[in-house]
Amino acid sequence: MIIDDAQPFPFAFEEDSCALLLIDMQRDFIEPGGFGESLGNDVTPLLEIVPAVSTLLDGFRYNNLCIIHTRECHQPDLSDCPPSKRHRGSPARRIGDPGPMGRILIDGEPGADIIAPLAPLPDEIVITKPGKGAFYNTELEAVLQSNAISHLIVAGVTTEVCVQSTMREANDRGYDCLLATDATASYFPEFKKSTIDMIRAQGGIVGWTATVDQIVNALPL
Ligand code: TIU
Repeated sequence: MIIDDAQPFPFAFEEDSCALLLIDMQRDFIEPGGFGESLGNDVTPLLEIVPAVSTLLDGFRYNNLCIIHTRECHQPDLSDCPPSKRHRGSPARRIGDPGPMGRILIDGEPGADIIAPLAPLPDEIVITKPGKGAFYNTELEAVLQSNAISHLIVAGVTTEVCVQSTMREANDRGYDCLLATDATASYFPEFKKSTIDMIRAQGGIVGWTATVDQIVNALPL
């Protein structure tokens, strides 16, 4: 398979060694009334990508390819949330505090769930991650190795935070990564644009970019 129109140059991959990595498409980040909006963020750009993420997910499901979802959340006792993370953001709403959808970013609370339209199917992998990068303190690398994955198509939120961190971690570990530009979003559109630009600058210093249509058109079915 090859995505000819990928930037900065064509992205070649084998279907058996390519996984879709969907980052943190969770209610608390995306839905009106969630944690993200309660901090004063406009969730509209995140809501707008849901159809494109669905199309990408459907393409991988239809071709029976490896699909991995991540969720950013913490244990109820916050033992996996360092003060350097908990003390960021608004003092009025910290990770673990009561929020509009249960305790904020706590595993098992409604806000930590992946949004209903993108709910993982039983055979799909779900990685629960305490950091911004999906490799930090998770089983992701072992999962990729056991599935012989070498190439990642990445999508999700937010572009400059968890998506970019994960792509940099993956690149350092030897994975070839492509970001789906219309299936990722930020609360700050200018940050999304800059992140896309910096990922594919310098000959693809972090990876490649392509649109969902370009990716899906490269899949066999
Ligand atoms: N998933 C993810 O990006 N977590 C964040 O906290 N992002 C923000 O942009 N705040």
